[in-house]
Amino acid sequence: MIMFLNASLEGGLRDAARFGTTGFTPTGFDREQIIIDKLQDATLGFIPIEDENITALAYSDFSEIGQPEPYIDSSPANGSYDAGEAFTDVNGNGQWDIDMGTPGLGGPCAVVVYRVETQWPLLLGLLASSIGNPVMLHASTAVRNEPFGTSPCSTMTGGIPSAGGGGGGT
Ligand SMILES: [Ca+2]
Ligand SMILES: [Ca+2]
Repeated sequence: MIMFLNASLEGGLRDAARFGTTGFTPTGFDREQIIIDKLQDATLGFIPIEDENITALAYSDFSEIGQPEPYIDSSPANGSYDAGEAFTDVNGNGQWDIDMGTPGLGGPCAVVVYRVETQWPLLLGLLASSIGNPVMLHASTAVRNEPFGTSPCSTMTGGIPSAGGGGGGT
């Protein structure tokens, strides 16, 4: 049962992510809600899925996934970011982040990582007594958005001129 739920969660997430890449939004709906609905459908309502169970982080390229925002490791260099060190605010939130992703479903051509993490509250007494704790279920997937804006993703090789103006090495 747990394996079934995990598989359906992953399948649902892939399906939802594919939907997200189109940027298509039926009138009167928002994309986030549609993604939640798709996950709920996929898991047959067995798993509580709410806004807070789902995160989406947008990047300009796959290579940026999970990477920290570039920073200058001032002397004494210690290999980690410290308050006051210069950094490139890739996601534009005014602070250095250990993950440069921008929360949200991303714009055209953005690479988006969807993650869902939720608990399966064990309503079935048998399982509950044999396992004990609520079962954590999670899945993640990464997709690139379609060019649903006006221009094609001509810079798919990674040369998207970012708003932050950062090659980062200077
Ligand atoms: Ca440092
Ligand atoms: Ca930031």
